Amino acid sequence: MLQRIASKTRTTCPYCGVGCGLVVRRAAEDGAVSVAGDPDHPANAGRLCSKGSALAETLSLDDRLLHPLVNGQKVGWDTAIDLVADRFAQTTAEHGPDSVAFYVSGQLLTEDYYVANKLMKGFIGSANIDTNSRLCMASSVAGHKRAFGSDTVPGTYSDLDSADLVVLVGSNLAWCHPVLFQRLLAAKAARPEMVIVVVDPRRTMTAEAADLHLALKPGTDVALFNGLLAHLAASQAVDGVFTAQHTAGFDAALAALDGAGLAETAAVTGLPVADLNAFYDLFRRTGKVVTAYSQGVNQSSAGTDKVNSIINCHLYTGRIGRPGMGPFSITGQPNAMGGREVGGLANQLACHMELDNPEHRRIVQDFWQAPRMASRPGLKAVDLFEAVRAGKVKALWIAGTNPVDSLPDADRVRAALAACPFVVVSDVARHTDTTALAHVLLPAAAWGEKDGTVTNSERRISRQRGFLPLPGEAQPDWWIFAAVGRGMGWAEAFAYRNAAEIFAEYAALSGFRNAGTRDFDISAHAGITRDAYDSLPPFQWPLPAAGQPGIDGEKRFFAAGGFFTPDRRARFVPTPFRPARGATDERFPLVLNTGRIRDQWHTMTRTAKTSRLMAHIAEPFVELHPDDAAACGIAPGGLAVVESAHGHVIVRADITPAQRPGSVFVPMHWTDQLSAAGRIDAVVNAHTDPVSGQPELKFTPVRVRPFAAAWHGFALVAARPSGLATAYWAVAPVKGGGWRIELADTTTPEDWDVFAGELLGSTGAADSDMLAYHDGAAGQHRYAAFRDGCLSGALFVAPQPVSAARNWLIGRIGQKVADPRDRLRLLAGRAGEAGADHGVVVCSCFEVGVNQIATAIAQGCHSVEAVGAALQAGTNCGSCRSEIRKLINARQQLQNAG
Ligand SMILES: Nc1nc2c(c(=O)[nH]1)N[C@H]1C(S)=C(S)[C@@H](COP(=O)(O)OP(=O)(O)OC[C@H]3O[C@@H](n4cnc5c(=O)[nH]c(N)nc54)[C@H](O)[C@@H]3O)O[C@H]1N2
Ligand SMILES: Nc1nc2c(c(=O)[nH]1)N[C@H]1C(S)=C(S)[C@@H](COP(=O)(O)OP(=O)(O)OC[C@H]3O[C@@H](n4cnc5c(=O)[nH]c(N)nc54)[C@H](O)[C@@H]3O)O[C@H]1N2
Ligand code: SF4
Ligand SMILES: [Mo]
Repeated sequence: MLQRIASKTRTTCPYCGVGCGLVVRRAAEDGAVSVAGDPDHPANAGRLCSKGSALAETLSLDDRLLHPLVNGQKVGWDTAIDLVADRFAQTTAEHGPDSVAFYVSGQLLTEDYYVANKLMKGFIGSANIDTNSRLCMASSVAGHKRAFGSDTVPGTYSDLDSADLVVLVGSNLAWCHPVLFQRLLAAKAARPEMVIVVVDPRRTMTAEAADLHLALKPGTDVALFNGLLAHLAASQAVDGVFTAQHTAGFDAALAALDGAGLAETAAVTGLPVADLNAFYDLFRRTGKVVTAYSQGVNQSSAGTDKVNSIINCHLYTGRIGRPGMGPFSITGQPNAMGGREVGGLANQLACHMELDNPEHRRIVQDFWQAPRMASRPGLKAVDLFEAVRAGKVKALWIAGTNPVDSLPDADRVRAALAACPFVVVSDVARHTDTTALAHVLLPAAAWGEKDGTVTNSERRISRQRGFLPLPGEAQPDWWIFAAVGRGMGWAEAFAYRNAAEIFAEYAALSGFRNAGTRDFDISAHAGITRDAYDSLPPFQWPLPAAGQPGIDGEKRFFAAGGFFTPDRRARFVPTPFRPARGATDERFPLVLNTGRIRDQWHTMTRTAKTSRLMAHIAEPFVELHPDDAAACGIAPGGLAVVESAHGHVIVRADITPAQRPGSVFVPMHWTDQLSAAGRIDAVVNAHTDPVSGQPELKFTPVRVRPFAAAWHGFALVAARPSGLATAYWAVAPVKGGGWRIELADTTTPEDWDVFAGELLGSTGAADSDMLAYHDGAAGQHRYAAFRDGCLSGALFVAPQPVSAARNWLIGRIGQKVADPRDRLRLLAGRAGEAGADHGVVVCSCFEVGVNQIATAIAQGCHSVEAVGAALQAGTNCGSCRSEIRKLINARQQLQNAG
């Protein structure tokens, strides 16, 4: 491997599917890295969100996996590769190819994915390779294929600029695709007549910015869109030419609209008739409509039907593939699209070919010269782990994903891995809930260290480029998969020396016997040289080799038909409404919804490395409506147990009218690495969509009860303690080093001084001293520890949730505190002078707290811009602008009411 150390590198963000371009600079003297948005990248034009802006702070080698480990022992690469190759070969020889499996990730680069898929499907001879995209995009893939005959995303981001109506369905764009959201808001600011409708049971930060928020009952989107189609049909809003020339199945879809009248739709969705009418009229009247959707649509047992019910309305009105119009699936992971293109799902083949199509199998087999092509689809994620549990899959290789935390019914997944005879995990982190169960750990190169390509939501392929040397013995994922392929005896097929060679082969396959019959064609890059690959600018597919039939230059699909079905017509799909699989009852009366928060990425192995991203929300939580909180006996700021038939979590209660009564929301992020009992997927049911196999991660019947805490604690410590044993704890790094810990337990320690001494780790040292305050009758105990005269730790204990000024205290850590009065103030947990406590961080770029914003608003800043001018808050990435707007609105409402 050539290790390049460049001073300036253009690359792509490793987080969400917006696919923002970055310019990374590395100082020659000290290697310090800075990350900025690439002004020339079409996806972001220089913008970044809070996560992208904080990338440079996540590059430390703390807790990196740097060497191959077998049963916890360091071994050389040769030993590790031989072991993996031998076990996979031996297991397939004894039990057949379907006794082994790979479970990979939409965070792998296309080149990594291509090699893993080729190894499993063409050489090992099984299709048992599935990916976390099953949890993410499978319903969109299946919906696209049913309607278009191929997994084609018709539109582009610029459609959001030019649309007159943007319907966001099950998408919290403000927090999950912030740069795209800012682009949408900018378009609306330029053309205020643009209307934004948000369909989401929760009043999210995205819904805060909408003209109309449809807070429908969870799982009822199909009824909403069936109602829309019925309304369009009744009002003759059909595009007769488009439907006649380019579609089929129209009558069957309309015939399936039983029960889609306005009154019935209102009853099923729980939405007021007036809101339905407003939305339906708007959709009918407006030509340029984009319906963008994400996990509120996909992660459902009717996910594929939700997708098709949306597409039906666009086909009916002929609003597809033209500027400013179309259904638009917004992808989650940086390479969710690339993974679909290389065929990473168990039912796909490379380059958008299908495993159950004999012609496609032949094309791929001939191209790969594959000795043993898989002949039927493999197991989908949930079934795959069930097969592991049942002992049918005996050797499993997990790469770039953390299934012990992210699959539903996750304790069952954990048990399956514990029982599996041979588990290999490739990761960049040493300690995750999944690496804990691996026999073999393989150190993967991380973002910044590896080369390859990713595809964003608008089919744009961009380079990721390495700018850091490979640390320890880490290697890129493609290198690891190829080495095992060679180890299993296929030296020639896996002889790749670099990512460019893999991309060149992949591009060639996309054009092989294609001639316009398949959507995915990038054969213009077949045989690309390494130099050309290194300087490859972002480009949208399709990009066929010159002379081959291509799609129009604008890179939109389907404006003039040309679908990828045998008769080149799109299909209307009948989508009769079905409720979610899980049903609430007396035991489990609430619906659990799960998803993301602004500053964290999935299982937090990277974003929790920076205190800046932990400052916004530092604890796992459950959002619930005030009525439900009252019914369950949950107090504001208290701790709650959320439990289903499968498992439970203990999380902080956030009581808010933004929740629908009857629904609760818990973020998916917290794991056993950062909390005592925050793994929400242990609670989530494993119901799946019958077509796509995607799990219903947004609908689990649960109950909520107070956690019976005898005491609550808040601590600041210099070093992260190991082996916290309280029933509740959650840790997060803080600015300037050190950690914050929230604590609670059902039993009280015998001696608080001992407890505090152990936690703060400062008893006994000559240069340390500890200040304590006790009010035994009130159950209050407080400690402040000093080292060399500087605050080194603190502990606050109370019978109720601790109400110390946390961010003010965090700012005092490591500071000299000499004046006894100041020391007492620390012990009181209260800033003395007004304005010193900034409160919880809202703007993570400039670390501006909620109290500062409230003061600015009180002093006359009545717009987001005015707050920005006063405090800088919201002026960098803009991810917090919705929250600032919400604070301004709340204050105005208060004034109006008063
Ligand atoms: N900050 C951050 N951004 C991310 C990620 C991250 O981890 N953190 N992950 C990335 C990935 S991989 C993905 S897949 C995307 C996901 O992006 P999104 O899909 O936007 O995010 P989620 O929070 O999973 O869910 C979206 C919304 O669906 C709503 N919902 C729940 N049930 C229903 C329903 O029945 N109908 C409707 N209409 N809505 C419902 C939820 O209330 C939630 O607000 O985000 C990407 N971006
Ligand atoms: N309840 C609930 N569960 C969900 C969801 C939900 O909304 N609700 N969303 C689902 C969705 S949409 C998704 S996408 C999944 C995401 O879930 P996961 O994929 O399990 O989450 P990540 O934390 O992104 O896991 C990525 C892992 O890969 C490692 N890694 C990072 N870079 C590399 C690399 O270059 N190579 C290798 N080999 N490893 C690397 C990271 O350290 C981490 O351990 O979660 C799903 N689970
Ligand atoms: S929106 Fe944020 S997380 Fe997504 S690609 Fe851009 S910078 Fe990265
Ligand atoms: Mo995802």
